[in-house]
Amino acid sequence: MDRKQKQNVINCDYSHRVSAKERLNKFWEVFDKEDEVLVCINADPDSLASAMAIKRLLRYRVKNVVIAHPNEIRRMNNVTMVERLKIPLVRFGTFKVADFNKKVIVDSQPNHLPQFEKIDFDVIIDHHPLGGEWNASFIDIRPYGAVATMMVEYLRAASMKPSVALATALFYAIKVDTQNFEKSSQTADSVNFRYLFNIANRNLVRKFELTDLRRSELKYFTVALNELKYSKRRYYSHIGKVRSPDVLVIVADFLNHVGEIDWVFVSGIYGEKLVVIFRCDGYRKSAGKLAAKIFGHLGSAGGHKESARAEVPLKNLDLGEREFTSDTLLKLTQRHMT
Ligand SMILES: [Mn+2]
Repeated sequence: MDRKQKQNVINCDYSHRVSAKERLNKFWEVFDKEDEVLVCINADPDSLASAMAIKRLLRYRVKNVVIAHPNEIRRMNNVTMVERLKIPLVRFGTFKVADFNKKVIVDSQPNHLPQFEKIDFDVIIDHHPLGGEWNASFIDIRPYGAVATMMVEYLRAASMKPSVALATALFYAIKVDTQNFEKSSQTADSVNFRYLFNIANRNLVRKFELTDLRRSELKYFTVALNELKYSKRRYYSHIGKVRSPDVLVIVADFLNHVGEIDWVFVSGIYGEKLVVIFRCDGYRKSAGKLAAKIFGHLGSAGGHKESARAEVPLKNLDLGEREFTSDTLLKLTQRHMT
């Protein structure tokens, strides 16, 4: 037995047979009053909410809890969640792991990121398939729709009613990880989702869900509408240089709201590549096949029936001195359509 005294181990085979109260007590047993606790996450709604819950569970039980993430938080939904719920975070590289005597990983396992692999974790709580044989004092890995659901079980076992901010985070996390219960989930996910429903601020959740743009990106809509070409129930728009290809997707999805439109094609230049986003109604059409037909021989192209994407190095387009415009996009596309 090493210093961690394995008798605390709750392994995965048996963790689902343990009561929530028992699990909570085993989790608490890992910690002492003087502990400096580091909670490591690969930041997304589920891991953020779960880390907040761990912080709540350890309040008054340890000296300090810090939530740390190695990844940049880029998705605007997640940026908004962090800002509006004022989730305190530190980025890997700005602190010393050695300054913390207890380490927790939640919604991930040590093999998921190289930054996690080097850390000796005391607690692992996750819902992904078991990725290895972990040597932690406390392990709770169950195939729930979201770790947030597991954390609600811990909170309820501890008789801790979550604050509005924490409930909102957990509620959003379950929505995202179960894709609004369209993805596989367990009864526990729905039961605890229902429990959070009355506590969470659902207007705030709606704002997280809606937010996908920066103020600086709104100008691309002006360009997209100015450049818009219409022909045979199809929209074409070339936006030119963009800071991120994500905005092309947002513009294409927006144009796809228009009722009389069967196809939407939105393109832009990102770095040295032309990126084209395809949208259609998916009925007797395949955006993926069309994308491959038009751009497959020039770069990467493909997707689903209703949505597709092509990325082509500009040098492969053979434009010469000509500029790529909405008209170029229209001509390229129409050649392959009847
Ligand atoms: Mn998750």
